[in-house]
Amino acid sequence: VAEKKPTVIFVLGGPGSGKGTQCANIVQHFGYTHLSAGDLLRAEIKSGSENGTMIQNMINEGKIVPSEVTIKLLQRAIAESGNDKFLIDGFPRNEENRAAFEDVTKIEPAFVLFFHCSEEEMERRLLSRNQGREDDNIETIRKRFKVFLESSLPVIEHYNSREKVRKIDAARPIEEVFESVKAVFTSKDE
Ligand code: UP5
Ligand code: MG
Repeated sequence: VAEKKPTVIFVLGGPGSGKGTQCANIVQHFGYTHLSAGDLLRAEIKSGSENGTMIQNMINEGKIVPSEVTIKLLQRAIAESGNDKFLIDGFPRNEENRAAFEDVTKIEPAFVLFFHCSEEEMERRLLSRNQGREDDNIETIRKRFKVFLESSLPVIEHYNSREKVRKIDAARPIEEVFESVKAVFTSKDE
């Protein structure tokens, strides 16, 4: 008997758009498990895995880690969670990530939350985050913005053409953004 596929929502948006912040709120209200691909990769560095140095170098350059590494971490986290609904935050970041995830897992997202925010505002947020992220320096931030525009926006376009994107104005205060997020999750279409 085939196992029932989990429900997956991709949470996308530029660096500092508020993906992690809003996912924490969604978890509180709607019972999803939050899987931040970036957090999983950073944990992999800390664990001293053989890929750690490669991952660290890529993150410090704002580059996208090879799909197979990220997908393995996501699959393991899904299997270990005991839940059947997930917010996948910050993945897929390019068309290759997207196609590989679909191929390997056969999972398609129920929808895609897209947090839209100006670069000026995202830069302000990242430079004042102060949580010791090595990629929160102006040089790496600019590289992250470039990769987002060139590689990640096409993924959002892909899902937009399939009417799966729920676009949120993320430049507002956290509580206001969450009101819009809640409206998406409680809409009768979802
Ligand atoms: N903040 C949040 N919302 C706010 C609001 N509405 N108003 C004012 N302030 C707000 O928020 C960032 C900061 O802004 C915080 O201080 C917050 O309090 C404040 P956060 O919720 O952390 O934003 P988020 O979008 O999660 O920003 P993050 O920096 O995590 O986004 P990135 O996409 O850059 O980072 P991620 O961890 O996803 O990826 C990091 C790197 O890992 C990538 O560059 C890449 O090298 C690598 N990676 C891969 O290679 N593959 C992957 O699949 C994933 C990551
Ligand atoms: Mg984040």
